[in-house]
Amino acid sequence: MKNLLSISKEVQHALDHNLPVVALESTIISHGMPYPQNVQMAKTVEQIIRDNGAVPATIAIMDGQFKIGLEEADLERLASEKPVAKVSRRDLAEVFAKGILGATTVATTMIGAHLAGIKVFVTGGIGGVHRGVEETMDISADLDELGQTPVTVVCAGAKAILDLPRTLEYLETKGVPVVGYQTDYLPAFYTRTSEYKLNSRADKPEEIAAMMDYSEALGLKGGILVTNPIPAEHEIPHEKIDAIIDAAVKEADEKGIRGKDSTPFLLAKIVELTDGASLNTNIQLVYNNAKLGAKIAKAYQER
Ligand code: PSU
Ligand code: MN
Repeated sequence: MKNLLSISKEVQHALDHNLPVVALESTIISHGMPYPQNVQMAKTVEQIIRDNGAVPATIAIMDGQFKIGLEEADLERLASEKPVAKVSRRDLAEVFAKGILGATTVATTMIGAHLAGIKVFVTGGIGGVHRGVEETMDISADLDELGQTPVTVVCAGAKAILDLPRTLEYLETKGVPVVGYQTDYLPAFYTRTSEYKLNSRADKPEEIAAMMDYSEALGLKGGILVTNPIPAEHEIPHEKIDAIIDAAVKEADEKGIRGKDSTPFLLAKIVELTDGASLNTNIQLVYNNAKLGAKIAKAYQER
């Protein structure tokens, strides 16, 4: 097991001393945002986690290992090198075997975090059930991972490039609690809320830490999905974003963009159609999630 993981000194020290650690993914850097905003975001989010009392552990795959806790030069490579493999569960063994540079999705960041003993992971948005699933059967491996790997994932809900009600149904089937942080409704990424009511709500990080504890004690094995609404001052209203998302989904469909290329295509298209406004929103919600994730990690360690 040792040689599958390359854990930075700082992260190892934190793990050895039961200090709060927060995992971060790398596909959001390599495939989720354009350069150079992506590397700036990656550095800033680490700083926010430090400022809130936890140690950041950005995860990627390098030289046939999960690298847990990256150097600035690693972040720069992930942000600018082409190609970087987008690594979901099915790609993992191959990318390790070939020793190529890989960016971890939510699914594989959870796997790496769990192997390293990290309990909390912060991202922007998760993958989900795609619109048009009746035709394509496109369901992100992120959802099954949440059903089987015990890591708490903090996100801003799911964006409307996905089929939100079906994503919630799928998570229910997999036994994944979807917790609204200070909200009763599923946040919709760019917007603070959607019409979809959640079954679970938490108003304090301590409540989520308690759920983590009991999930573990009960041997439930799966993760917990915390959905945290974007701050009001940064949201893009439904009236504005919905038509843009529809246009992006339509174009992807017409161009026959499928499989692992679908999410990166849609994200880039939405940035283009909003003249960059969606990028700023995306970055701000990651920062907001980082604050909450650090607090949850602290509350968990303090129990
Ligand atoms: N949603 C975002 N930004 C992202 C992703 C999703 O708003 O960067 C990335 C995450 O890494 C997520 C992945 O795990 O896309 C899902 O891809 P797929 O749908 O191919 O499973
Ligand atoms: Mn997919």
